[in-house]
Amino acid sequence: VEASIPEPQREAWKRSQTSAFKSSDEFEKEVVRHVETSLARSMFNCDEKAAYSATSLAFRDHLILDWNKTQQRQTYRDSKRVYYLSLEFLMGRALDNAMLNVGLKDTAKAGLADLGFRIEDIIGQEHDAALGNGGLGRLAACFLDSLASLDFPAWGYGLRYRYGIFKQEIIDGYQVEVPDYWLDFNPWEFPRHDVTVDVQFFGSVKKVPNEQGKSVAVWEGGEIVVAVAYDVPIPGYDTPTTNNLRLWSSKASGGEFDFQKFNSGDYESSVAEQQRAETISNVLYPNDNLERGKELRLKQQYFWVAASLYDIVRRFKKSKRAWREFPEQVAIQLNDTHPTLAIVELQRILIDIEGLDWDLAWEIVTGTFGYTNHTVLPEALEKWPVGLVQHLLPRHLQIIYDINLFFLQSVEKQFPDDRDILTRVSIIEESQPKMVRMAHLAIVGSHKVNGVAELHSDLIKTTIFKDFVEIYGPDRFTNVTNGITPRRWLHQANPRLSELIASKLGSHEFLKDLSQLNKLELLVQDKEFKKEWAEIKFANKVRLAKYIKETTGVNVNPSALFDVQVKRIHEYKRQQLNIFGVIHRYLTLKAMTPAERKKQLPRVSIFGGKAAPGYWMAKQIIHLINAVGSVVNNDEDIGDLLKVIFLEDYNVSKAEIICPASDISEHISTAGTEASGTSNMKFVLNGGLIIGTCDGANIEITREVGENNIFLFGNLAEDVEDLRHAHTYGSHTIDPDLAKVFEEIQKGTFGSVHDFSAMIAAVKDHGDYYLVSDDFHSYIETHTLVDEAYRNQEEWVVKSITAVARMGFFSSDRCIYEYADGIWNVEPLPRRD
Ligand code: 9GP
Repeated sequence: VEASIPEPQREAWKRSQTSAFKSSDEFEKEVVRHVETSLARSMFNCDEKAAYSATSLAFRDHLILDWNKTQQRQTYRDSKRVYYLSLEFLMGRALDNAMLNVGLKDTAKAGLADLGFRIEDIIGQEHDAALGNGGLGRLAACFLDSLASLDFPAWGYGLRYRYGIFKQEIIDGYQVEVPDYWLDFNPWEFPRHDVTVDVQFFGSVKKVPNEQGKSVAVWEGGEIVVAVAYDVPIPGYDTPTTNNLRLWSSKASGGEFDFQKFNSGDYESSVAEQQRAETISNVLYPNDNLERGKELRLKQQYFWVAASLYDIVRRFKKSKRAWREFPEQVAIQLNDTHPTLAIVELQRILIDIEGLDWDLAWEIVTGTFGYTNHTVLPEALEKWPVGLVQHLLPRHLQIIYDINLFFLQSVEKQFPDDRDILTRVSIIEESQPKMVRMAHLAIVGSHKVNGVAELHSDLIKTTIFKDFVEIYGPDRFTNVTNGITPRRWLHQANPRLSELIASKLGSHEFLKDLSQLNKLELLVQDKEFKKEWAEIKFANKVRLAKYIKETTGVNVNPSALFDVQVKRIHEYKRQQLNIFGVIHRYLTLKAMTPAERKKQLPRVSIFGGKAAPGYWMAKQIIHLINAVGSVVNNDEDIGDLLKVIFLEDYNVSKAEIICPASDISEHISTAGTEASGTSNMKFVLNGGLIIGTCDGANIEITREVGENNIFLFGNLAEDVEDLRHAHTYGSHTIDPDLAKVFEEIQKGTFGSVHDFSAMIAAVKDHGDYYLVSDDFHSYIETHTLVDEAYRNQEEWVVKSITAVARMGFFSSDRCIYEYADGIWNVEPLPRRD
């Protein structure tokens, strides 16, 4: 670092090296200083909000010092960097994570206690950074944590939405969306008003001769929107490496507003341009596994991609290397197809601006990009109307056509007798209107394509991308099974369990090498250990029960079996199967005599998750869950035997309370539809077991933890197509137990019959696409097995410990090593100071 500082400043820098606080006294001093100077408040009215702000600023200072050094070192060493392009980063809260990653949480706890605060109350003041919908965005956040913790030179690039995912309120059992303005005080970002990029939209293209007389394309006219960088430091765990997440915010190029119009009294239109520009980064699209093809979304994508690539290219050019070295210095990972325009943008920069030949440019482009596919659901595969792309990005459409032409020519050469293949693989879909298929573009422009769990990676090779395997060979396609960061999802969310494990393994090293958990298996017969294990789970359930009481008013018994399904609400994730199962349980209990009921195991069914605002069926599912809850929870015959809870506004910080408190969690998607799932991993890592289908990462979880430690049910992916076909063309009989559930709903037991009729019709009359009826019987039977297993608490705890001991594979650190090795070809750059 020192050598990278120019002579005149080096001495001064050495003399004035500031060091971050280390003791609680120094921490307190920093808090007081920030309250009085940065916040301009006095200690006499320092409330929890002010204490949170000052604590965050103190930790931010800490991060900045390491961050500066990390960036200087990476630049000086000129090492290959990874750029992770994601439209979503579901970060959650930053303070707790920063405290733990720099190893000063206890110091802060003592300091805050001296100042009269409880650390949990201070942590609880922070607003979640909720710039994502679900698994895809949270995966990006876990990857950033792992990249920094493993010392990889890496940047994330995203959008700085003014409004993240909406806040969900439940009113009369219905979801209501409320905007989530989260930026009133955000100490974790640094506006870089000096780091801006002009991003062009619309306009036209003309061909002009360059100095060598060659014809080159010039994109002119249209409008410019300015991208302003906001940087968020990403601290690694137990390392000084602190990486950067750069989020772009949009603003108008012509200054704040049009003075001419303002002076002539036209106040509204004087700010119109400014408002239009700012709209781009205003709001996150709230769809999960669904693409709606809105122009503003495409604008967001290009705005973010253009700014990020400009930044990446600018950084590369500083190294003065030859262009062909670009892929040796830069790896760009496309998180889903949302950033696919980056492929076209880099090709454009190289040929139109830097003057490279097409072929060399294309070699550089494909050597640089990797593409991760996260879904096989057809409604989630992105396509853009050609006309829209033409209008917004005229030069890009030309380049897309050229990429497609060269690609199809080579396919034709390879398969001269197969005309159909050209239609199937073309980047342009010859539909009405014509569409650009973003996944095809992403495959053609990348050197590696990966799925996110074994089954999913096999499925993309045998279904949606089958032809591309023929064309490029199987090596273009690979699998990187998802993972989660054990820092947030064990150490932060479940501190007592983390400490118990550390005490048995002799250190916290397992947090950086999760495979070490396997040593816990030696302790499965240790009575004292099992007792502590069970006590921790119980305490976590008590904490969740308290939260449920505070937020819903319902008392739940922490000794009951806690059964949790929290994730986005989606028909393929089958919360409807769960709630139908709950109704079946309720009817079974109601039919019993009081004496029989006494013998039953009490259960709490907990749901949480948001529905996309335009997804009517998902909203009906939420409504049914709440309607069932209000009947069951007030039924005196039932009492504690069954409670049904819907937790409002599920998000990352709530997941940190919920995951450690489950006995069983539900991952019950129709086989072949959930690419991976990641909450399945979070629950098991916290000592909960799973009831699940043979889908996504459930399959690998089963392989790791063993069939005795998971409850699997339902049809297999390979049978789904035949079953669907039979529903449509054969006779479709509904499972008799499910039919009784439907009758009860239709009697009006849970209120509005009309509201729930579509949900029933989807199963009975419209082909039961998600196989709810086909899987119902084995689902119910498997729940009976869960009840039986839970009665034997001794055995249950053994299962829980064994499962945790075998979860080492699911660390996102393992994923990052696999990407680094198999896709990015990058090395870590540890700091030794
Ligand atoms: O639905 C998948 C989910 O299964 C996976 O765990 C997650 C991260 O890989 O990505 C989700 N996909 C999307 O959100 C949209 O493609």
